[in-house]
Amino acid sequence: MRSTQFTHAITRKPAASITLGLRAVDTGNPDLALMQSHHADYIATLRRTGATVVELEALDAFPDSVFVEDTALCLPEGAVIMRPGAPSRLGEAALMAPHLAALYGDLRRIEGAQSFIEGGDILVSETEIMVGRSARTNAAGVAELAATVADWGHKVREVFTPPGVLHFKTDCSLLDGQTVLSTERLAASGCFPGYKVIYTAPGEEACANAIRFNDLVIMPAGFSATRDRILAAGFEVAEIGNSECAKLDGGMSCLSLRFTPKA
Ligand code: CIR
Repeated sequence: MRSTQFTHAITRKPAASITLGLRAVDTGNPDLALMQSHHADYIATLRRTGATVVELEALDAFPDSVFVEDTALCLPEGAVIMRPGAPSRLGEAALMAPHLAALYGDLRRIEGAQSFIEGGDILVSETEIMVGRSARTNAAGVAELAATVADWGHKVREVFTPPGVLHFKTDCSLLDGQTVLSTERLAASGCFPGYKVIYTAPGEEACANAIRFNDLVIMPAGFSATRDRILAAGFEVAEIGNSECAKLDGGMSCLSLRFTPKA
């Protein structure tokens, strides 16, 4: 299944400048050593599924650059370089381009001066690409992405990220072709017609950002009620510490680009 099975992932080491990372609410600076240890567990877990995982060097000039997902959208046919809506993150996208160009024959770019879009707002299922408008992703960005991927046969559906939520995928994840994990507040907007929805347990909204990567659902540690719901639905779960990334509104999806390249 192309939306859950991948041969490759790209990650980037956290930079020492991570203490300058963006955050909606300041709950204290992340501890770099602990973040590095969680990051190593995350990479080892991706590798455990048999995937090739690229680890790019840290970029001190970009405090949020560990969150590589926001820089690109990787599809079976090719990749699209994003145009992040956070001004401090705009330059990260161009730095990802050569790494994807090395793996993909067809690399495209969002380049409209008015277009903003970040990978964290994009959920790819088997049948469609959902893109949430947010403080980082605007209508022009969604429209440009739709035009960019149309000849690859992809259908883009615009949805809306709830106010106060950073990205669409802050609040949801794809678990298999027909199933999403979602907070109740996001699913209440009616954005998942035809999908089976597993809700995060009350008070555990912060674990909605998980990933299905090959055989595993990889989720942040410490959310046992939601974990048990996912296990009960028949998924295999791996839990990774996320306390430090969470201080910067980051989760499991943000830390990698996941794909099967086509030369
Ligand atoms: C930011 O505000 O851009 C970072 N501190 C967190 C980015 C998280 N990325 C993601 O959800 N895809």
